[in-house]
Amino acid sequence: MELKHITLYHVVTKLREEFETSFGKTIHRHCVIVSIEDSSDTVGWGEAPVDDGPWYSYETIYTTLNVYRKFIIPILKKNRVIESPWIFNDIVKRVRGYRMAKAGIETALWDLYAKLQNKPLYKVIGGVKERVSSGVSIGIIGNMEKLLKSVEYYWGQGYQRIKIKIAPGWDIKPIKRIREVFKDIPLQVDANASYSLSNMNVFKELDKHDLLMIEQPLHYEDLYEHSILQKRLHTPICLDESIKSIYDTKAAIALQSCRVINIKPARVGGLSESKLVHDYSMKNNIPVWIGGMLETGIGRGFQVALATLPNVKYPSDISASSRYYEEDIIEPPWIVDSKGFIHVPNKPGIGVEVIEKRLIKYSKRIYSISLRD
Ligand code: OSB
Ligand code: MG
Repeated sequence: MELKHITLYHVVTKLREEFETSFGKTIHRHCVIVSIEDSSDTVGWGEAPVDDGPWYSYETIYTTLNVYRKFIIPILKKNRVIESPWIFNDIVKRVRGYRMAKAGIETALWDLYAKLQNKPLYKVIGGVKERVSSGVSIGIIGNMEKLLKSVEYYWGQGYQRIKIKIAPGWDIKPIKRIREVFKDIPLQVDANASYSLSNMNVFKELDKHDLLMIEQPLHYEDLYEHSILQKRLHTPICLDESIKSIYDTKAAIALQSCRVINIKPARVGGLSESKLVHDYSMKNNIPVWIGGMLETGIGRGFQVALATLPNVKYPSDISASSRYYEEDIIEPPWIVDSKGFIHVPNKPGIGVEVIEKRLIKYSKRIYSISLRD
């Protein structure tokens, strides 16, 4: 690929409903959309789902735009002829961290690369499924009746499992109540790193409710304490925040810190690293699923492609466009069928068309940068 031009869009979309987690409430979702054009005028699209504050991750809109313009794009300019996206991380390895920023550009390169081969992205990365299992992630809803209504609604829509966010003070009560009404639906919780080992009584209680998994109960950088907790629970621990790379994956598996891994392409630095985490987990009998960051329809395309990999054994946090947004920036919107499946498009790249008029409408600022000078 001979890269010609890159455009960065700071996009702000409004969620249909506020989404609350242990780290805060979101109603306006920020991200950086990246488009990269090559010498044949083919365009690839990518997404860095960074927020406007360092809540889930230390990376924000501001760090991402700066690190792009000051460090990553200058390196890309020197390497504008690039064989494949597999080597992107190697090209930018002098820049440490900033995995979400890197993922924004790397995913755009993947979309472009697949389009140039006229192949759907999932086939290029070794996907083996034509449809993927969809789950829904429900934020903290402090009102029990509203929470039940929400679970009932999404379960009725066909989603194959329900995940609710928990935080100290909002954990056992909602789970007990959901289990009274929905005795055996696939149910899991996500703590977003809000507990410590001193909360063992909460974990012991959660352990009685036949949960599929408990996601990221302890500190976002921890592996060791999760290994202690996992030994004391029947319920599998799933790591999200703690797995930022293949190196964390190897350590987590060796320490038995978890029995399941949530792979978010942006968190680990893109599809190449996601594939490394996926393959290593598969070799070690650790099933995975694909997590989300309330992405636009562009980011969702990469989640869908990854979810077609063989070791994705649980429903992923890949919901319909309409679960998040009134209007997505792509067409057709991502749709979940009544059995909870998303059908993988067979068109080249991520398989959806970006509607540039909408993208521009939601953009707070746009940087258009030639890679040729
Ligand atoms: O921890 O999985 C998480 C959303 C934003 C940040 C972190 C998380 C989430 C979700 C929603 O749970 C997943 C989605 O549907 O995109
Ligand atoms: Mg999570």
